[in-house]
Amino acid sequence: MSTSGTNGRRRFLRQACTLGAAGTTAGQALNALAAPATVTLPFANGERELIAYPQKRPLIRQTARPPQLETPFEVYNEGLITPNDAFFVRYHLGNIPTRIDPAAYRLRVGGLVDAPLELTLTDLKEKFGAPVELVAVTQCSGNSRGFFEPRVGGGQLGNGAMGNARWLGIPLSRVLEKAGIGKSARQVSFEGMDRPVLPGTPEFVKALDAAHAMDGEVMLAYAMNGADLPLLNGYPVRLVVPGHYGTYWVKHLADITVLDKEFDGYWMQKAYRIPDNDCACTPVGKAPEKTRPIGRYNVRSFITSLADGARLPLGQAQRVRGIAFDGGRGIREVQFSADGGKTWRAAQLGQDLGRYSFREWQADFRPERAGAYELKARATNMAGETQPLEALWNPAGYMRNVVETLRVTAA
Ligand SMILES: Nc1nc2c(c(=O)[nH]1)N[C@H]1C(S)=C(S)[C@@H](COP(=O)(O)O)O[C@H]1N2
Ligand SMILES: [Mo]
Repeated sequence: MSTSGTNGRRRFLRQACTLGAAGTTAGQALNALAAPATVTLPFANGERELIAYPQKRPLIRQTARPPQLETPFEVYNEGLITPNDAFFVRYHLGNIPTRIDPAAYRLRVGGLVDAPLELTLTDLKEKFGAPVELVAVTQCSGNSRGFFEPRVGGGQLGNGAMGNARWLGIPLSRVLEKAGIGKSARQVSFEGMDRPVLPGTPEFVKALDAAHAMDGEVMLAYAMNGADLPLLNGYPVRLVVPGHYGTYWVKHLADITVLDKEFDGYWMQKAYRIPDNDCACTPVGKAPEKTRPIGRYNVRSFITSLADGARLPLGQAQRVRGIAFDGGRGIREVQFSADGGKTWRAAQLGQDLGRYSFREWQADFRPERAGAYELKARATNMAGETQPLEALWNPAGYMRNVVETLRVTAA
């Protein structure tokens, strides 16, 4: 892991990635380092502490055990890549690794394979060919859940449970090929090193269809934005599943198992399922009749250069900036409206870092009259899919992608 400490500390950190100093208990190590400031997310009971965890700048704390941290929204205006120290953190189970020795790390590959493997970190970096690099968004299924109306249960997140990083690693397919994935493989399951606190809580195990696991895009990533993965983002190796919700991006990956049937674990069969229809939505208050596992991101866009409630100088030209992304078709167009959606015009798209990345957009806006303005952005992907003007609803609070509205005043 990268650090700017003394030589001695650097040497120590080369040997182990740890939350807090060696020798502290997990509980102590998990204590936050800085005195809390607070932010208020724009919905009821939105007050949160801003806390700096190891390797992280102060982030919005959703829960303490396990740490769940949201990225303050201003970060998305710093650039297209989300810095490692600002990248959000999501966990399910209370028992997360607080110290990982890279020399002792092993990735096991088993199940329906010709030859089970037990790989070291060095094996992964050196025995599977040239590494591949991909810029891709990770977004939690429940990103923006706090805005659901009526409210739904689960983490009450603002819009900061997403991030865009440059991932480095090797294609999962190379490892599965080396192990000799069986012809009758149906799914492949993935488990990390975190564990439940209570017996009876299901371990966090996720699965992909075998064809998806073998598509050459799904990656075993050991670096993020040119550095080791931060511990809280899955050090030393995590799964990268481009275009797919974060739930599949298993951190601290330890076990890969090839299965000849559909994986039947809790986190696939009960959790992270969406209504099995085109909008992944239900009428408000209704449970879906049929569900399927959550899959690719829908289309989203945000204004990042202005905050809701901003006051703008009358008559002065503004360059409004924002981001857009989707599940991997790529962004074709972003439209901008300064009149609450009555009229739209094309925004200018910025640098293309690939179809799984945030795409920057910009639009000129000059408020010619004093008073209130409703600013909106609406993205369309290469498949013609776009964002709804009215929010869709589902009982788990997943996949929110309504056209966002920012209210600003010119004076
Ligand atoms: N081992 C492990 N991996 C995990 C999880 C987890 O609880 N344990 N949560 C998943 C979920 S739901 C999300 S949204 C992403 C978040 O990745 P991040 O914490 O690096 O932002 O991690 C995924 N990988
Ligand atoms: Mo998630």
